[in-house]
Amino acid sequence: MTDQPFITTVERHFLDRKGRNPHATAEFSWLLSGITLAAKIIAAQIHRAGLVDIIGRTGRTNVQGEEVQKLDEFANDTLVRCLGYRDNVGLLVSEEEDEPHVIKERGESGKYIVLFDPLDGSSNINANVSIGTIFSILARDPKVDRNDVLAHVLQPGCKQVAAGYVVYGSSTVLAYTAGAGVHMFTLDPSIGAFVLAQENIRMPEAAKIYSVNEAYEETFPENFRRYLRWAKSADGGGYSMRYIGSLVADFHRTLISGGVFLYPSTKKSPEGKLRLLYEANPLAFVAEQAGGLASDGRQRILDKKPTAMHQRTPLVIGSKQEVERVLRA
Ligand code: P6P
Repeated sequence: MTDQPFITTVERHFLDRKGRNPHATAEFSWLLSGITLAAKIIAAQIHRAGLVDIIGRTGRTNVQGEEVQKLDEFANDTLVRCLGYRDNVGLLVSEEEDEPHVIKERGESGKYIVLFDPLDGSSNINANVSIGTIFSILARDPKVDRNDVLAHVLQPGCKQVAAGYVVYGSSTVLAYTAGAGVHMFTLDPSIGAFVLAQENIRMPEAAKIYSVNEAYEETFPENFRRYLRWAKSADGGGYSMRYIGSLVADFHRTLISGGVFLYPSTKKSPEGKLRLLYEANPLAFVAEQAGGLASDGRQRILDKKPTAMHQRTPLVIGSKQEVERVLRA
């Protein structure tokens, strides 16, 4: 019997890191299986969205003041249930919820914190545009008072144990990093498992693609406007603009094809629109592990010390040379 697995699932892939990553344990793999199970359940609902009463608005707004779509709520509930059942998860932070879920009965065993945007880009649901789940995993700091929930949650992105995203598109793809490269898995519906598709993905060093919502260009800070004027000029060398309006889809394209995604501060969102803890941090971890960069325009995203759970940040993320070009502007 060969010892080579005929398929490599996310959980198996991470367990194979045993000895090279202190978190590569069966218990962490059990946590990851909570994420992959939730992603499979969410994917099934999204792909039936036209058939069941799951499209449309709930009539409620979330802590961000955004209308909650039925699929948003379903995705959030699914993640809370699947992860709440893993006995090494002590805290859950969701874009959809004002406060963290503290899983009290966990005591010392609940050492991991999972932060997530359950369904990013959900405003695109009705248009059948790719949407996604973004997740970030931290470990409680044993030196910090267990009851000081925010102290455990408000850790800089460089402390992440693992991070990744699921993009629900023509296929359902999960990408993750635990600090040893970025690895991608495709959901095989015939066996109901995420199967390893590509290991150690490298983001192209450069690509003439920028991704931004140009409708807000007039209200971007001058350095971003200067960069965009250059990229669109004759001596900019023929950049293309690609913007889906769904962060996970725009980031996934950037990871695979290269380029730079920009969401600067605007008049409407003076701190930027995207959230630090469960959007910018996980994607910045993935980007850097693939050889890319992620900045808020002034500092490395992963170095930012969070001050609030739902705080926002400007984001410049993508190919090393492209991000550096924006920062030089
Ligand atoms: P805008 C979706 O609502 C989202 O949070 C991200 O997925 C996406 O990148 C961004 O907002 C799009 O924002 O202002 O361009 O519509």
